[in-house]
Amino acid sequence: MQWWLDAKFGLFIHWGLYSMLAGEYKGRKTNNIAEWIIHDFQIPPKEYEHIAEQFDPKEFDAEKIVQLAKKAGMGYIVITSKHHEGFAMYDSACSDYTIVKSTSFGRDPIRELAQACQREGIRLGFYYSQAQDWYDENGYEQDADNEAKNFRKYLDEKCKPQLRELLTQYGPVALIWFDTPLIMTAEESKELRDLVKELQPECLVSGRIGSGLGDYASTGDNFIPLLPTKKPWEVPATLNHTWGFNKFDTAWKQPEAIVRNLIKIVSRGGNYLLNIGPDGLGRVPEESQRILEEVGDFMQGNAESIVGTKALPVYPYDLGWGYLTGRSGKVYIHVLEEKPMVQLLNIVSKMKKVYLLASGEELKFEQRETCEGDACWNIWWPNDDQKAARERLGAAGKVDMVICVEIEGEEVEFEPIDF
Ligand code: H79
Repeated sequence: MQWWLDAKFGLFIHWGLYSMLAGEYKGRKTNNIAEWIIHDFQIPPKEYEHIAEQFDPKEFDAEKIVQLAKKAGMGYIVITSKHHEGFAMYDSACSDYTIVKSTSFGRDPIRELAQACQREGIRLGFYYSQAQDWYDENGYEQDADNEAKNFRKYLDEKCKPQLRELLTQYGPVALIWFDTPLIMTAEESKELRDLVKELQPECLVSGRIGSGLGDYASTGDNFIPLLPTKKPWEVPATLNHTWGFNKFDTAWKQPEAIVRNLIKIVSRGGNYLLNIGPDGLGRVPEESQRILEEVGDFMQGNAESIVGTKALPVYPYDLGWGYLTGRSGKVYIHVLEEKPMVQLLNIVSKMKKVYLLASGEELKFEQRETCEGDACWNIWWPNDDQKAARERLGAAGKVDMVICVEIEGEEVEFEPIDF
């Protein structure tokens, strides 16, 4: 899974019939995540299925989405192949409820995306809701009476056959993003894991397969861990509140906040899986495009401080003004605030060369002990003028000024704080 550990940043795509409703059904609006609208309003499946007849996302452009992800510096894409609503967004033979059979659109967007990803050299994984299925009478539903359901039948006749299709029809699959196992047993989750590995041994399995059987941990939606975790981890996150398109949700996180989250997550060793929710025509919301493009401006000059980095040992201080990332022989200091100069205490590694990552502009530095005897790095901006240095970095320095410090030895060394 080294590719996944290195990638650090991925694009999540939530897209389904709910995208066409856009958070509204029969004049009622939902404030909740829009892909939950059936559950929220308890829309009967036989009524909801008619929405498919109007679903014609002509504007879906797989190539454009892949380009957007690539320009943002993302290394992988995960798209909903079947969300809790039960509708297959791909050409599935084992269900009649699919984008190919139930709509006039007739195209297989998952195939288009898989082909675009292969052309552009970006990995593709599939979200698959393995336990909840609100269309299949034997699929589970949160907060419903699930006891009477024949979950075995659903597993054998829908879930596993569909996973088999996804893992045999679209070339190499990077990962299956399972979600909400609910009351699935460990044995049932293990069956799904075994099926994935049998069909594609390299395909990863997300933490939400259940019973700790994932190859990595998925944190709570939009939750960033504070401390190192045992397993590799990923934060699935939204750009506003919703995952599926909701026309009422305009609470967009700004690019600055996204870049900060990315650095925070990567400095702690995690991955950031950031969502877009295309609308009912297949269009990526303009705000989402703008935000990702600006994140791309940061990544354009600074990807080296994100992609392929490893979590450093825990630095003993909360810096407040920034974060540290690193790789063998290099420490990247992410400076997010205005600072006359940059100082790091209790850092022992010997400094060799210091420069602004995006431009290569060298910075004056000094390694010394403080009056208290703490090992210390001092770094100064050219002419003591951070603002001018930031301007020279252009778009790459707007949020974060990344300083690269080349060190002696491979691993950075911090000293404990003993007062
Ligand atoms: O796919 C996205 C979500 O739809 C899915 N996971 C991410 C990646 C997800 N499944 N369950 N949940 C998120 C949490 C469910 C929260 C709920 Fe609710 C609280 C469901 C019912 C009460 C929020 C409020 C949604 C409906 C009402």
